[in-house]
Formats: sequence, C-alpha cells, structure tokens
Amino acid sequence: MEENPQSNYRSGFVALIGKPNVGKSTLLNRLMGQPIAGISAKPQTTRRRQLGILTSQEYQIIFVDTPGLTDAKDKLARSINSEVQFALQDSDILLLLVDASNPADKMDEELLNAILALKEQPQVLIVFNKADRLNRSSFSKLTELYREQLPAAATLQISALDGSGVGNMLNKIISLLPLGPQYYPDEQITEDYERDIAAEMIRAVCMEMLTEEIPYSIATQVQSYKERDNGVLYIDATIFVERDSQKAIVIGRKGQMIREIGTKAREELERATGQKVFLELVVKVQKDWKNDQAFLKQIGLSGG
Ligand SMILES: Nc1nc2c(ncn2[C@@H]2O[C@H](COP(=O)(O)OP(=O)(O)OP(=O)(O)O)[C@@H](O)[C@H]2O)c(=O)[nH]1
Ligand SMILES: [Mg+2]
Repeated sequence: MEENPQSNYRSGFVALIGKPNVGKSTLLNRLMGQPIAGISAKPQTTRRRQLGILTSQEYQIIFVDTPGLTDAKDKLARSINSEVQFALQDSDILLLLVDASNPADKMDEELLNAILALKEQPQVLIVFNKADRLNRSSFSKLTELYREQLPAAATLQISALDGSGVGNMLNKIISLLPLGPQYYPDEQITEDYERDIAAEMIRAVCMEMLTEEIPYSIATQVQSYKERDNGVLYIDATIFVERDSQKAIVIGRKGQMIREIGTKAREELERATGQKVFLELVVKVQKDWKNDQAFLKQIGLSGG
C-alpha cells in the first residue's frame, strides 16, 4: 500500500435531488464557496445539470445540481425530468434535499417513489434544508415519512442559506465516498463555460424580478464574453421570450425593467467573477421556444 500514495484517494458523484425551490443550487454555491449556479425565490430556476467539483489532497467530490422535477408537458419539461433521472441513476450518493419549513406534499412523494423505483438503491443522505425556518408543527411528521420510506438513510439538518450544518454534512459525505481516482484537474470547479454560468445568472435575475408566467418564458444566452486589457469583462447577452407581449414587459416602461435587470445581473456577475463587468442586454422573441428542438439545443438544453 505504501508504494501507491493514490490508493487511499476517494472520489464520487453526489447528486443534489429535491423538489423545485428546496435550495439545491443555494447549497451547491455554498459548498463551492462561490456562485456557480443561478438562484431565485421562484421554483424551476435550474433547467439543466450543473457540476460543482470540490477537490482536496484526499478526495474529489463531484456535486451534480439538478432541476426540480416538473409536471409540465413540453419538450423543455421532458429534458428537465430526464436530467433528474440521469442524476438519480448515475451517482454514488444521493443528497435528497427536503424542505424543513413546510409539510410534505405530492412532490415529496413523487421523488421518494422515483428513488425507491431505482434498480440499484444508492446511498441516500436525507438533508432537511431551511432548518433556519423549521416548521415545528409539521417537522416530526415529515421526518417520520422519510425514516419510514428510507430507513437506511442518514438524516441531517442544514441551512444552505446561513451555512449551518453544511460542514457536518460535508464530513458525512466524505466518510461515505468510495475509493476512486481524481477525475478532474485540481483547478477545475465546474464543467460549464464561464459564459454559460453567466447566462444562468442573468436568467435567475430575470426570474426573480419578473412575475406571473414570464419567469418561465425566459431563456438566456451569452453572445459574447470578453475580457479586455483594462481588466473589464464585456458581456453581451440575449434574453429570449415566447411572445411579443412579453417582450414589452421585460423591457418595461421607458426601459425601466430591463435597466433594473441589467443592474442587478451586473452586480451578481461582478460578485461571481471578482471583476468589473460591462453588461449589454437585448430582448428577443423566439416563438414557442420550449418546443423548438433546435433552439433548446442551441441554448444547451437537449430537449430530450
Ligand atoms: N430560509 C432559507 N431559504 C433558503 C435556504 N436555502 C435556499 N433558500 C431559498 O430558497 C429559494 C430557492 O433556492 P434555490 O437554491 O434556487 O432552489 P433550487 O432547489 O435550486 O430550485 P430549482 O432550481 O427551482 O429546483 C431561494 O430564495 C433561496 O434563497 C435555507 O436554508 N433557508
Ligand atoms: Mg436550482
């Protein structure tokens, strides 16, 4: 054993699974110590798988952030649900995030059933998130449901928002990691290009600031992402909507809304990159894009 210093190295894929809005992407960003996933207060913010790669001398954990399952029926929804299935089947450990601030609902049961239906039962860690807002009256029933359905799984309480319990959770994950190689180089923290991360962050800001159906009608794409000699990052991005009427709303009266979106997105991008950012946004109509296979592919969603 002594001859091979790599022999004790541990590595594995850890999927973040949970219903929409439970805090998966918030947890990913917390674990990575920097924002790489878009977050918003509205459900269905994440639309595709996103990796967060945490590397040390002893281990490499590849966290896989997933979208929350959806009931919608369009091609986008099919792509979203197949991302979840893929993550369920293809990981060493499942972090099943459960909302501790609310009672269980139909979505909790659907996800439980999806896990129980897997041919090979993975190691599951049940992570009660939003413990900072724990609902005392419904929590014992919630824990009972999960203990009953997944008796072998360990349970933990965390707050992805304030970070409490997250270090403890990480230690637990490390202890469960199988022996394995380092899959990615030390410096790689994700598989996405910076421009794709930027596009997701801009979309999350749109989701946060717009209302009704519009957050779900938005797609974003970064057309150009360039750092100039002056150290400033120049980002040109397009916000796509489904209909003409939505375009007017995203732009707003006298351009008020798009300016606010631009300011907020620029601030988040500056925080994420540590650089000064110059952000240019345009709004375009892409009719019925959620069913447009070619367009879904173009923006990095397979369309399943
Ligand atoms: N109070 C509290 N809020 C949280 C916590 N974790 C996440 N949130 C909030 O929950 C909302 C949703 O967070 P996200 O991280 O986008 O949730 P998600 O599970 O990735 O959602 P989808 O991508 O839509 O599936 C945001 O407003 C977060 O700030 C937590 O521990 N406590
Ligand atoms: Mg998310």
